[in-house]
Amino acid sequence: MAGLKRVLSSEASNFIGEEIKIAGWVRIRRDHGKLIFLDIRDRSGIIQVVVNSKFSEKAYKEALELKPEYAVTIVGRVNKRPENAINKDIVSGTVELEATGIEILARAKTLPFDMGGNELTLELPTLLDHRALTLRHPKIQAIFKVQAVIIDSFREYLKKEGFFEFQAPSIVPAVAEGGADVFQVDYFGHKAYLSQSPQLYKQIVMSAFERVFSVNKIFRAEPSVTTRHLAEVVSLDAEMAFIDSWTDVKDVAEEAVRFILQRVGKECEKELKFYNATLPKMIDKTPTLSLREAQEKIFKHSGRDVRKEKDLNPEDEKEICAIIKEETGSDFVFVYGYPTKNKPFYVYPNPEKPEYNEGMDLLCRGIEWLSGGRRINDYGQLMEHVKEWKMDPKKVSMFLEAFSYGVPPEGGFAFGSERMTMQILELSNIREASMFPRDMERVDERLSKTK
Ligand code: AMO
Repeated sequence: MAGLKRVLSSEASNFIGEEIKIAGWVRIRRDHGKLIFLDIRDRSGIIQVVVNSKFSEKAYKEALELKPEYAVTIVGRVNKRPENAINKDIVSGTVELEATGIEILARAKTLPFDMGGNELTLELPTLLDHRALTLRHPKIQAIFKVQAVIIDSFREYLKKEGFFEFQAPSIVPAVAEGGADVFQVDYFGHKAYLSQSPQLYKQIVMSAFERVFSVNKIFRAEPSVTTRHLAEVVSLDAEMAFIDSWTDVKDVAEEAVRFILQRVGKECEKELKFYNATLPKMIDKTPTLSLREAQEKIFKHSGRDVRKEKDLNPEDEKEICAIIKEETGSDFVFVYGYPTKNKPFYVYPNPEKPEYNEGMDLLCRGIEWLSGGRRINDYGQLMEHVKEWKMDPKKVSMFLEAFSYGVPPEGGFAFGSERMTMQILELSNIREASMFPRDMERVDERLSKTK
């Protein structure tokens, strides 16, 4: 076997009539008397292997030992499948491998559940408890393939638009977003925090590089268990200088989404099909409403009066998305103009109506995907907000230094990659869209309160 070079299952159809070697994991073994069929999974997909005792008694004996998830190499001849046996659902569906030799590289314990079906119908806690195993299932892999394309296309789009990628720190001296949902760290005897957002750092880096983005972990000590909140999130952040208005930021965010959806549509057809998912529809100009307009629409639609509320709650988000979908066909809606006092200190108040700000959210199919908007760039105004928000200027001195040396009008935004993945694949729980989700109840293992 050593002499042959490994061929991926996706490439097997280029070797019809030839002998090749494949390597992968046994997904399924099906015995039919003197014939054994194997589904072998490698990084490119699945290939069917036929082990025929008449063709190779040696391979047949070796195949009898195989169990799910054994790691193997198999040598055999590539045969074209007859027309009626072509399987369009797998990458190598026009061929099969007739085995002449099988080598076991690693054995596997008996699986705790069946992984051979197209579906993996496990309760979410079991699915996550056994992540090391369930990650091998093609339907679970599909989620992370989509997520990889989302993150990669975010990068590609921003680079194309002249944004510079940087890495933000995860250990920070101050809380950027406000609120209590922050993890405190004992930092050599000093108080520090896990970063809730690269917000202040992206603004500092923007003040030097003009257009910047980052793909960073952020940490939120969310004190509640919901289907849309994680304690650790992959945040896709961007920040840009020399804007004329907050709508410049909105336009970049919108085009980034359009680009991401296009690439996911092109590259993840199979993955979307797995979940019967249709890409969210983005129309030419995404509908944009002020918070008060959105609340007014909700009132007219269902009589629910949330017109004095400072924010949209999850029910409002669902309802406004449903209204906009009905009115325009769009699965997306921007909502802007939140009460200034209710948002972080750096958000820019509308000069005509300073009680409302120029911050925005992008909602998709009932859930917030993004927050962003224009920021305060004037040093004096920023200092006033630092005082009003009762922050310690010393803790944000590096941020303030940047703004004391000339920062033009600017803004930015951040997407949560898990929320995007969840909504694109129409998953019901965000934990499914995080490879190793952290929440109040889990850090890989379940944190039982009774322990
Ligand atoms: P915000 O706090 O709204 O804004 O976060 C931005 C986006 O990150 C995602 N997100 C989360 N996803 C899952 N679980 C969580 N606990 C969670 N928290 C946030 C959401 C959300 O829309 N600094 C600003 C961004 C900016 O203005 O540039 C910020 O952090 O998709």
